[in-house]
Amino acid sequence: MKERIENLSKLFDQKIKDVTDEKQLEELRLEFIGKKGSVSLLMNDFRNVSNDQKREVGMLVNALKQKVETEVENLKQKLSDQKLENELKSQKRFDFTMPVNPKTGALNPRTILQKQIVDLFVSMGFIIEDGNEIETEYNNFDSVNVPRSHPARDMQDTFWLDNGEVLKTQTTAAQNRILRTHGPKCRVLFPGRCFRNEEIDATHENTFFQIEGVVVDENVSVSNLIYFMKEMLKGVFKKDVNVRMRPGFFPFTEPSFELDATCPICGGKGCNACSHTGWMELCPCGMIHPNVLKEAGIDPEKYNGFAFGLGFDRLVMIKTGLEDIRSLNGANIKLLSQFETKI
Ligand code: FA5
Repeated sequence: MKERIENLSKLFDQKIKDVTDEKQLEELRLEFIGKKGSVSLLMNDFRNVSNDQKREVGMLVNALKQKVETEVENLKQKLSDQKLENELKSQKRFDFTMPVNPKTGALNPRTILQKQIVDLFVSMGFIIEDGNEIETEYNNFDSVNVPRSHPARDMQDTFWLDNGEVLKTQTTAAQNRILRTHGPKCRVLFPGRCFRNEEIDATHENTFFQIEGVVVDENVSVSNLIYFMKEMLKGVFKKDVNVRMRPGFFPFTEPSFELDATCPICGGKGCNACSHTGWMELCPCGMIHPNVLKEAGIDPEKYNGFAFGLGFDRLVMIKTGLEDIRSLNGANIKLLSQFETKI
């Protein structure tokens, strides 16, 4: 029995040397330690071994079985490493200098138009600022003269956080900080994402964008406001656009206006886009309320100014012809990418 074990061990040593692939290795494994393999068959004859030799022979059989298992496992790993290495060697090298396909995504039309508007206002001497998305109740409401009782503070419109702060409902939330930072002679534009707890439909989102602007100086007038608005619209629509001012109401401006523009699609003749009125409501605005200036440390006796809060998604929709505001927050690249060259 001991001799058989030794011979099998030698035979295994010989045979494993000739194995060159995983298939041969599996065949060798089955030949020795498979259910009907030669090492397993040794166990059948174990009962014929004399009692005094059983322990020693048993240990030798186990040692052989373990040796076969370990060597098969080691070679298996070695063969698989070799295979991988050969595959890698046969593959072409990755060339990091090759140009990538640039059409993997597209700029959102909002991004493109915002850049155009920002460039335009920069050319008119404006500084561009950013606002926070989480704001204090003071910045969002109190500092801009929104009374405690104003319905906009209700849960329906505002996302209140547990700590009493809010998701900014309007870019106006940054006004106080901006006026404090830039002082009484300033022109600042501050685009930003706003949030309102509203029912969503084709023209209302709970997450939307506004572009707000303020100009403060001595002797600022409504004519100045109209001039800047017309310049902006000319830049966006690449042609002169007439505007009209209707009375509006905002706690932070006095007087307040709703600025309408001649429908840029039909030129004022009346079409579906402007509900056949020839006008489109575009931009709430007004002269900054003295209380807002005072709260920002600016003397309203000496300085005045105007502010506007453009509903930016609406403007993008007019410019692109997109009929559903929700598509601007979506990820339909096919839909959104078509505007890259058209805006
Ligand atoms: C305001 O938010 C004022 N802060 C604007 C302002 C600034 C007035 C400075 C005067 C001076 P209003 O709530 O009307 O105003 O919103 C302004 C614009 O944001 C709207 O005309 C509309 O185009 C857009 N807007 C408001 N709510 C939504 C919404 N849920 N989805 C999409 N756009 C919205």
